[in-house]
Amino acid sequence: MSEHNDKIEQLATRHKFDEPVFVTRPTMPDLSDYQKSIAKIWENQWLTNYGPFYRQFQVELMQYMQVEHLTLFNNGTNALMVALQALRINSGEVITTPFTFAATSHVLYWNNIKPVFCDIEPETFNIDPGKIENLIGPDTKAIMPVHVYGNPCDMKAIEKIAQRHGLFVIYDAAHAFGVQLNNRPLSDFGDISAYSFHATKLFSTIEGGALVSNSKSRNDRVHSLSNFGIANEETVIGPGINGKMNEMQASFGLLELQLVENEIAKRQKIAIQYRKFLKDIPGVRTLDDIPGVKHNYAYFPILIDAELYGTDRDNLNIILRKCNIIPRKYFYPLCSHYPCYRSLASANPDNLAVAEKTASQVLCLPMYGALTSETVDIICQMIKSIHEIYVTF
Ligand code: T4K
Repeated sequence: MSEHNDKIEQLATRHKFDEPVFVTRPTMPDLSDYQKSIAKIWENQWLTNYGPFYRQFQVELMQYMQVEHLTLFNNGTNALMVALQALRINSGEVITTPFTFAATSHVLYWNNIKPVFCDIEPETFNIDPGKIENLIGPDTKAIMPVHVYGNPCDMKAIEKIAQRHGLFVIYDAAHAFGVQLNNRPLSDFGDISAYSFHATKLFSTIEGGALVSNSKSRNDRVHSLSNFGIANEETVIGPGINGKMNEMQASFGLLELQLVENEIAKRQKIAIQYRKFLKDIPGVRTLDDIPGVKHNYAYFPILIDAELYGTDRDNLNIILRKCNIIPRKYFYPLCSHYPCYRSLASANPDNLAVAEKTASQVLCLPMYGALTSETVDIICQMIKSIHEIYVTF
């Protein structure tokens, strides 16, 4: 045991990065370009409430995303909140995944809806359509899947179930910006898709998000609900919220849009480099690209099988951090483990076996365009060396 520790300490000292290598870094537009945008905002003194940058960003984003109806939000969580209100889902149950960020379950709770947790598929870590129907009851209103790490859910299967039972489908597409299936955006499926443009996302507006739907009337309702339900100066259509994206965010987004394809291309190279190196290390599993999908490489998750690798995910995480490499356990703990949800019948770990196992094994490695191939190489070497130390001693 102490031999392990000595070896690990030596390794950590040898390879410690001077600066932390975070799980992600935002893509930053050129500062002088952003200063020019800010100067315009100062000039016209229009700060929020659908100013010129909002409108231009909305148009350019719709072109990029190949969608016809889109409302911008100040963050992805408010977008999800409004998606539920737009569909008038404010009671009953919604079937969702526990393998996601807190926001997915919390927006249900805030809308007075009981989350019903469904297990995930072992290949994609997305909700398992084969396990949804068992969870449908008289109070079920909708299904809220997440395209986890940007990998598309089995949308055809989910659509069939929703149609059979008359349920809405709201996709949490927070990770899926720029992802396409057979050259079409994922938002072609479901009733509404919610995107996040948070600083930690592939594409950012500092904080921000968007709702995409395929219907003009639904988008009109979403738009009003994002502005307190105000339809015009004398009409309030419903209990809306302040979800509007401001001009600083929108102008940032316009500049980001020019960078996003290049960012995806850089990340793709990094994903290829990681996969090539890691595939030969016993106990380390990576995800492959899916045929027909244009991926965005938003995250780079690996799964650690402790028996084969020699030590477990938590120990690997600790050792990498000694070297100033800061991976993240997205998504551990499962939402079903949070104190506010764990007493729900659907939170029973016995029914969420794949999600439980995945959450105990997953580690998201650093992934962002500015990551150098040398850094990726060192991270991979570290993961290999740690395995070797544990299987040798
Ligand atoms: N649905 C899903 C499936 C989601 O994943 C999310 C958000 C949402 C809904 C809600 O969307 P938003 O309302 O957030 O738009 C982060 C993000 O805050 C969150 O947006 C994201 N998911 C989640 C997966 O990750 P944390 O708590 O892990 O972030 P934090 O602050 O620890 O940042 C991670 C790393 O990123 C840092 O170690 C360094 C780097 N970083 C972070 C920030 C904020 C930077 O380099 N610069 C920065 O400005 O939640």
